[in-house]
Amino acid sequence: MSPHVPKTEVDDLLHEDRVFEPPLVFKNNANVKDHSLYKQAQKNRVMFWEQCAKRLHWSKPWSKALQWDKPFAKWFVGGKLNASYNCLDRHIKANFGKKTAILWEGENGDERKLTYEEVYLEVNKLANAIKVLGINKGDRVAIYLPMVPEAVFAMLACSRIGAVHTVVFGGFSAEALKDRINDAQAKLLITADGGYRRGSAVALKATADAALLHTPSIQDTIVVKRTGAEVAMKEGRDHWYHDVVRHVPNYCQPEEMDSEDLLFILYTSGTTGKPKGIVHTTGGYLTGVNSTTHWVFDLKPSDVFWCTADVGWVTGHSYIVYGPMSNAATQVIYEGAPDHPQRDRFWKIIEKYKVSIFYTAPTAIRAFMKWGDEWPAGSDLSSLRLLGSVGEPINPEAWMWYYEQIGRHRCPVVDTWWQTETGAIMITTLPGLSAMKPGSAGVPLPGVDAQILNEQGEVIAHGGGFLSLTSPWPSMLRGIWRDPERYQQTYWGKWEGKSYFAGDGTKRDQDGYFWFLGRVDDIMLVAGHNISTAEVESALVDNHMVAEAAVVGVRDDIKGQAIAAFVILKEGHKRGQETEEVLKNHVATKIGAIARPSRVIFTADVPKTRSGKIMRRLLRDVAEGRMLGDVTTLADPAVVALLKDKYDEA
Ligand code: 6R9
Repeated sequence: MSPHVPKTEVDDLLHEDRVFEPPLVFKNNANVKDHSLYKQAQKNRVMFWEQCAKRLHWSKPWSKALQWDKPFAKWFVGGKLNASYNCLDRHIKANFGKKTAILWEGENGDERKLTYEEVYLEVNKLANAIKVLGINKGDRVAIYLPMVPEAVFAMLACSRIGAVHTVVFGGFSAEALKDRINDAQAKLLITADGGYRRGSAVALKATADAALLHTPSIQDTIVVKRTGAEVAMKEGRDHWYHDVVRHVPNYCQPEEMDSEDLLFILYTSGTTGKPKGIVHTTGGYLTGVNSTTHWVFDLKPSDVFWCTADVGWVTGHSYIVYGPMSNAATQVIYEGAPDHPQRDRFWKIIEKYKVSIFYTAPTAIRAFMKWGDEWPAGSDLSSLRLLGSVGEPINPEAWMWYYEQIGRHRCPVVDTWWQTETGAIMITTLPGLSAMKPGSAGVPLPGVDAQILNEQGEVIAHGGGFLSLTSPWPSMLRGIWRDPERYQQTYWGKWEGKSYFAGDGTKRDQDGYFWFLGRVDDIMLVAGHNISTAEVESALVDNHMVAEAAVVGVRDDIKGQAIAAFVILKEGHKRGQETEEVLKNHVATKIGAIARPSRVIFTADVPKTRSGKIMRRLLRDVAEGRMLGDVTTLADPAVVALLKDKYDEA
């Protein structure tokens, strides 16, 4: 199935000929001001990445930049380095020890401010404590924590001693945690008594305990005291964090790691099927996240960076921990929900800490839109100078709102396309260089080769098809944990091993800009026409009444598939038949009669993964009246039950 859509549809929807140039002041001071990086990369891509790798500290230089036994890549072969050294020690050696690393705010108002020196001490102690528990280089450590500084310490402590971390999002169920621990065969779990979310304490340890009934590989746990809630501590297995770090030395020699030694395993959100343990190694990954942080976020020593992602997904790994910290950034980390105690919490945080770079997800932006302009309007957002978006295609409507209401027309918006598998940002505009088009992610970064291919693997210059990354890049996944076959099949099977299959449908315009249309398994086939769910959603959200929409194709005897739209209305708009008709007509006008939804279901929420991706598989299950499949990756399982009632009612 090819994700192409009749020309007029896409053009009408995506190109409103809105192009924004970066503001002049931004241009003049940007880390990347001209096209020289693109030119260098074009001339010699591998040599270009070698230059980037030199931004890191290597204890031994590599002998070969790239060894490419397709589809298995090795970067900076023979080179030695340590990730935690690159994020901490070298900054202290360069006199940045007193620089603020982390400005942490708990949901309940708790505050912690940590300098690089302080983080360094914490990481060294924890690294020693983990060693005492018998964790060695190559062992896997599962991390199941709320958004507290200890999550960062834990990741860096692992990388300091060469242990492989696998972070599991703190909101995941016991079953999801158990599956991941067992797949990774983790020996140690680092968790907490709890964390705060929307005003209540989430009982993390109790959930972990349920998982640990079925995880024979786990020998010990370390438990952070966050909420002070009463928890069961199993003698001999469970240790308090504050106890284990008490009697260990203040310094832990960083393990000299091979460039290709494992840094982490991260299980992908898995909108379908069993989660995949994506494997990343040390040198290439760090090179990718270090350079992209510098280019895309234009990070300067004086910046206050805030990425709202959780460390439990790749954005937190790359753009909270390894990218910003390897660049000695000062950053905000916030524990809780954006609407607690009020819907202006994020804006109050930006005002309070003078955040200058803000990176969030379209799903959050659409929620802010729904809550109304008055919330950001009541805060001083003048410290902001750059905005970013990640996680899914951002519809032009939300892009404009972000640009106007949050950036107040002063801040470039970088819409960054990448994946857990790519490790670092691949496609975006550079904030001081490239024109922005609302709804388009932009162009491949220097050193990244991206093409649109058709079913046969032929390059499509302009028009729709499948996104493919056509040359290896340093931060690419090295495989799926203990499943090389699935790696080959999933990412390299589509075009007989020739090219990386990203799984995204996309279209390229005359200027070479990429417009993402969603996952290719999100393409509907309605009466023989390919229609992307993202387009219909974008058309719906384009209507002033709609806050968010999730669209799926459901079986239809006549059309093959019919379109069912789950719609969340903005506050103050009435559900009902009249609204339903207006919305159906709106889509028909925007895209064409073929895309007219056959059903509109009004709902308060839609099921999403933790990273904000709509779980269409579940919506299809609901819409087609099937038993619900695996819900372990769901952000809020209750949503599905609610939805089901609504659907049956409609
Ligand atoms: C970083 C992250 C990857 C999938 C990816 C694509 C979607 C992410 C996007 C985007 C359009 C963007 N995606 N960013 N689509 N524009 N700026 O999200 O990783 O959780 O692995 O998801 O997310 O579909 O293939 P991950």
